[in-house]
Amino acid sequence: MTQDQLKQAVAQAAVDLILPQLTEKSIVGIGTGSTANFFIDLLAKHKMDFDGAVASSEATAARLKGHGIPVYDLNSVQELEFYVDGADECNKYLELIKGGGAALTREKIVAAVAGTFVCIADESKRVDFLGAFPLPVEVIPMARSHVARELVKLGGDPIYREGVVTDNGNVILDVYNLQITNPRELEAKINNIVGVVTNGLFAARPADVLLLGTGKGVETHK
Ligand code: ABF
Repeated sequence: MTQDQLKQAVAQAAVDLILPQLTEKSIVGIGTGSTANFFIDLLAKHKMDFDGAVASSEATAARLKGHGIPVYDLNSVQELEFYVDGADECNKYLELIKGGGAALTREKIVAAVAGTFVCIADESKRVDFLGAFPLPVEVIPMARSHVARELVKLGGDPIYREGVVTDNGNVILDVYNLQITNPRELEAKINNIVGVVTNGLFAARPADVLLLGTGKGVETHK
């Protein structure tokens, strides 16, 4: 199977998982990236079975609207039963690195609100230790150099992602060569640096369910 076929298989598995639990009043949180896009396209076939969605990025909002799915502001939503999104890396504790698509802050906010966070990923994302994928950090533009110096003190090599401005008007530093032995602790440490909006470690709030696409089928991890 190709990587796209694996992504499509986990996206379908996510639809199959949540659909029986949706009602006509349900609003679904939806993430960003190519795997999330497969999910949006498959979920759209059932758009009469739920009310609408909250999007983790402008790109996702546009795709949802293109399918005729109503997109709600998170502040107007009382309850979000599910958040479905991809990841750049995942470990066996369902801790993640996200943010390769620069949407990490909105993704983390929607994940925080959701009752159940379903992560969908192909098996190339599964790692023993997080950190081979450079850790994205969203930063207020004027703090970029300060934050970079602080990240060096934590043992990383931050690189400015040139030409990228997030949906929130900020910039991204990608941190290479971090030894992430304690994801939860590092997530908190980086978030404590003045000027950091958030970082792409999802360890304080990991996924609740991981649907992992493998050559032998979709594995469900909880
Ligand atoms: C989002 O999309 C991100 O947090 C992650 O960076 C990325 C995964 O992309 P893809 O599904 O295209 O591999 O979920």
